[in-house]
Amino acid sequence: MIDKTDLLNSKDMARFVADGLLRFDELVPPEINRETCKEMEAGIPGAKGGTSLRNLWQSQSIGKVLRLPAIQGIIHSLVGPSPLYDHHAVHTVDAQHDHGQIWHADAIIDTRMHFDIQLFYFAHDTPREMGGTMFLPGSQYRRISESDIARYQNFIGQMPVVCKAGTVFVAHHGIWHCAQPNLTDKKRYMFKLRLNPTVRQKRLWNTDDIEDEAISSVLNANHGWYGNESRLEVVNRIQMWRFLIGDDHFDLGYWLSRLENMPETELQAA
Ligand SMILES: O=C(O)CCC(=O)C(=O)O
Ligand SMILES: [Fe+2]
Repeated sequence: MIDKTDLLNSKDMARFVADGLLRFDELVPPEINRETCKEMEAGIPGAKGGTSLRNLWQSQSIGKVLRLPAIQGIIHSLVGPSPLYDHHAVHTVDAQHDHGQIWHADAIIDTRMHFDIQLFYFAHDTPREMGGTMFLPGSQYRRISESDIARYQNFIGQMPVVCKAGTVFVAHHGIWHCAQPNLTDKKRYMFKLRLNPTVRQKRLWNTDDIEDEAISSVLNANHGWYGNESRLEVVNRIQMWRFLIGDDHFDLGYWLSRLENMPETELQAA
């Protein structure tokens, strides 16, 4: 049974809805990081896509990472208590590799409201010059297919991963991202895991702060790169928040209610 204190709260969830991404610095203890670095060098076996995550990696260090109460809480809050393993990869950038990856999302166009998550785990220190992943916060609702966006170079608000060992990011499957060049003499490792929900993603987190006024301002975040189209993004977030909290009337101001005003469907008075 998961401890409520390990779950995300409503403000974290609102941030995930706005940014498509959450960051947890130095969450994994150093000893497990060291063990997992060795494991990543040797290669980590996978399982068949669509099987339960629960019994995977029982004897591996990466299993210890995933069984940390804080990681269990993150997973539970976003995709529920019994997610499916989709796939994983140990992503590397070779030493002195001076090319960045093209901007992409890891899926074909995927317009489902329910979402998969991807954990990005950095088991060793990753300074800027070592080529962490670059993310574009707020991009997850622009549903693209893989490398449709490859022609772009830089965006206002892009966020390069610069972190200490043990840092974990969790992202919506639609997030735009790319690996960065590695200008150091050491190979860069990053463990990525995609998980699918098996339950309706509704109020799976600690909802004690669900009425907190800060939630609206978190959902209203403006990442800058979409200019005046921020209104579209606010509507996307309202829809996602409604889905997550199970309330079809939630709105920020009058944005979505205005579009739902359908006077033409009312009978005219005689
Ligand atoms: O290595 C990275 O930072 C990202 C890799 C990645 O996202 C991919 O290959 O799909
Ligand atoms: Fe990717």
